[in-house]
Amino acid sequence: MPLDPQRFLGDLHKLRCFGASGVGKGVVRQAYSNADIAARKWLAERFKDAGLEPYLDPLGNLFGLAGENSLLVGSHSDSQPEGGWLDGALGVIAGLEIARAAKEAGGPPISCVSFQDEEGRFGVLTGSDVWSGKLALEEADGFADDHGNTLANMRSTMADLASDFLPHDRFSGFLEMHIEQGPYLEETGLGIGVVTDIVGIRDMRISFEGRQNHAGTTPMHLRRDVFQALSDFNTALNSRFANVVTPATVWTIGHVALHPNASSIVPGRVEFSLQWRDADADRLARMEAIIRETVQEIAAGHGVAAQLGPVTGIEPAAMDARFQAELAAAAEALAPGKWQKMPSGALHDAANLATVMPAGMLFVPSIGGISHAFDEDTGEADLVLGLQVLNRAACALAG
Ligand code: HGY
Ligand code: MN
Ligand code: MN
Repeated sequence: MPLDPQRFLGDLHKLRCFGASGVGKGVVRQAYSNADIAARKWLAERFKDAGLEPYLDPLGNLFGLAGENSLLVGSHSDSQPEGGWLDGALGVIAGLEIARAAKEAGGPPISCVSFQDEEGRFGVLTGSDVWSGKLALEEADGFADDHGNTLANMRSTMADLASDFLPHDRFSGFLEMHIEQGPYLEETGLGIGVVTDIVGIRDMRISFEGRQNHAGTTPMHLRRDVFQALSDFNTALNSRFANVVTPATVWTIGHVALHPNASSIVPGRVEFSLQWRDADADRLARMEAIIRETVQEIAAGHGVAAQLGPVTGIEPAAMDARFQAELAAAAEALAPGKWQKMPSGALHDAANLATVMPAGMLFVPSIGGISHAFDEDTGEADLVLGLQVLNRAACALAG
């Protein structure tokens, strides 16, 4: 189908204006924020202009529907608290351009989608997790963000939410184009990555409760200092993981709330996030057991109380063999010798979609491998090549 690369790039640059951070091309467009809701309103208009029926489901996932049974192409348009202009947005606008071109050419029906809260302000890949049926809406509604806002309250600020979720069998499969968010394509000089599988993830919150006290008059041996407990926990975890992990395993303490966070007060409470990822579900389980054991041991040693929150997560997901083959054939046709098959270390909605329909993913390079940062970027030639490869595979799969 005749794509219009300039229209595609124009829509991409227009989308980044919603929540523009003012630093480079960065965006601040978290799920259900004013910027996110305004961006979805604009996307719904663009879907309508393209002859696609906009459908906003109860969670805020926005679909652009073409006919009763179609291939679904998309990603997410919400961002991290400090996000790049392409993370998710690239896949949504590529889906729009391909669905629009298919409509214009009278080609096979192709629908597009922007899933909600992929970036996990509330859960983990929340919008596609609920839509794929793995997470109940009632449970998701109870999730809260770092400021105590519940998903239910934030969802209620969106107008025109439909009362029903779309049935999965409206779609024959799902394709997602995404920036790699890592260094490998750029390092190897390749333009296209065909994703073989997406790692699994576990995510939890842990808190330590010690004794807030005076930083000058409290002798070290009498302190129940939760920062010391957290610091020792982190050191112990790194050494105990050494026997379980591989070079591809990752774990992160990304959020730390130290209370009362004052320089002359021994901190009495800390809440922190702990997230770990690997392609092997057994290894994720073994890491969880080490975490639970180490938390209790460190807490006892520091005389602090530990509290472990629920563990949320997504299982490792293999991409559909036929979808991989069509993406590889399209890459070889349009970028011969300039592509590779590769796993995804980042999570994507395709991991949830793969549990209910055939799913495939395509990567384009990230400059410097940077993502989840305002300076995330990809060259426009790489963006357009990715669009053309995705379109070729979409036409083969939709036809
Ligand atoms: O964290 C992730 O992998 C995704 O970008 N939300
Ligand atoms: Mn993403
Ligand atoms: Mn992301």
